[in-house]
Amino acid sequence: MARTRKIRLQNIISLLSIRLFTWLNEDSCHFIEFAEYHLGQLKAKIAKLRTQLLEPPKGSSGAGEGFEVTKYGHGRVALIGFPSVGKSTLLTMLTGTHSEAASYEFTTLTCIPGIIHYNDAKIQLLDLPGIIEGASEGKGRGRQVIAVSKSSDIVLMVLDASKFPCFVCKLIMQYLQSEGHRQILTRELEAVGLRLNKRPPQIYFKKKKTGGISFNSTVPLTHVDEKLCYQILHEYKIHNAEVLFREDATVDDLIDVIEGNRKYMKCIYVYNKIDVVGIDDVDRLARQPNSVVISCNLKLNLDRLLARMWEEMGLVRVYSKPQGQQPDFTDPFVLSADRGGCTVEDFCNHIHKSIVKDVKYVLVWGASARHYPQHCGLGHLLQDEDVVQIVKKKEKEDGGRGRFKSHSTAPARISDREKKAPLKT
Ligand SMILES: Nc1nc2c(ncn2[C@@H]2O[C@H](COP(=O)(O)OP(=O)(O)OP(=O)(O)O)[C@@H](O)[C@H]2O)c(=O)[nH]1
Ligand SMILES: [Mg+2]
Repeated sequence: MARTRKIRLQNIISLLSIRLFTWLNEDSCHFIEFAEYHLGQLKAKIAKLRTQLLEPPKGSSGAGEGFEVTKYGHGRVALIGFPSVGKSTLLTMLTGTHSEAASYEFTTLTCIPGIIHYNDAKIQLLDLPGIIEGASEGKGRGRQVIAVSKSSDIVLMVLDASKFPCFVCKLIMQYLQSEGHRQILTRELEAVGLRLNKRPPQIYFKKKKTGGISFNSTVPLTHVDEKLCYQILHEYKIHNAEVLFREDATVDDLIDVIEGNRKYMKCIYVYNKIDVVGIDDVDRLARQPNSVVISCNLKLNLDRLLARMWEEMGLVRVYSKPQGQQPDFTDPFVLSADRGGCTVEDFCNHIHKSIVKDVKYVLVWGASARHYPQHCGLGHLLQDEDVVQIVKKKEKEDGGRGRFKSHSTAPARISDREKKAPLKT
């Protein structure tokens, strides 16, 4: 029922877009404005329906036949892509874990985990079944694949370099309004609330109990105005809220903020099979943003892929140094901004939750220190390959501090002295 409604709404949107285009040609500003408000409203409606579609049906426990594997290591990377692009071959190459690879589609039918040992850290790599257009609506095992990729720290979108359209094909595709594999996958992931290589919109939004809607902006807005914002909020049945635009955001950004369940993830586009394309095409692919070109068969550029992955994950290795001893450089504590943070306090919590209350200060050597060693507090932000020595508070001592400290065991006050027994006469 909801699905038919969604399709109907999408049809309305495309119809409206065509009309909008005609009106643009006719230069009728009044209608353009009218259409913009309606498009905004319809976008909000579709986003609302999509969220409803993704929610598990009422009364169900929510547990489905997913193929979630236990988290292991310091980070998790998911391999997603169309079937037969070489995901399993890549997993076998990078981790040594065997995953069946064959020239027919849908060779992999479940999630296969492997471990990459890189820079003294362990990174879990997940090989997933291939996904196809319509995965977000449940085609194939699309839903489960997307759910697993949502739980990872970054996504590697594996693409077949030989299927990348050339310049002429691109023009034809533009004319026919068809999309390449990369656009299709991005659209599928966006449909379930995953935003790739984007940062959260700079919009402050807070629901309130009373007071109506307060709309403000710190920059001039070109995509959204007060009326459109009110209409979108009305669509969500929100009548009391505070909205502050800190950037020139679009209607989609506003909807994302209102929905509040979007996940912003980093994605590397991995073009595999460059051994079967010409050098000009490889050069063109390699120059695209967030892209790495590789060949699993010839083991080309895999080290660059690992380095890029490490860079994007932003892992911070911290070595602890016991007092009077050398640090152990083989066993780092791995922190990251996405998993708890990278401050001294996070480092202490990583060792044990009870340590923080006993810390007096820490000594830091490395990139984050201004001089060696730097005395730092709990809020100090650590950087990769820092060495940290924790200095604990001493047990509370009696008898004053510094030069007032008394070393004798004699009572400090006369009144505390033990009274001698009176002399016997
Ligand atoms: N030429 C070439 N072929 C490759 C390369 N990497 C993988 N292949 C071939 O591509 C085919 C598919 O590889 P798989 O690793 O099974 O692909 P997949 O993405 O895991 O496929 P599904 O599990 O079906 O989703 C196999 O026949 C591989 O030998 C490469 O770098 N170059
Ligand atoms: Mg496979």
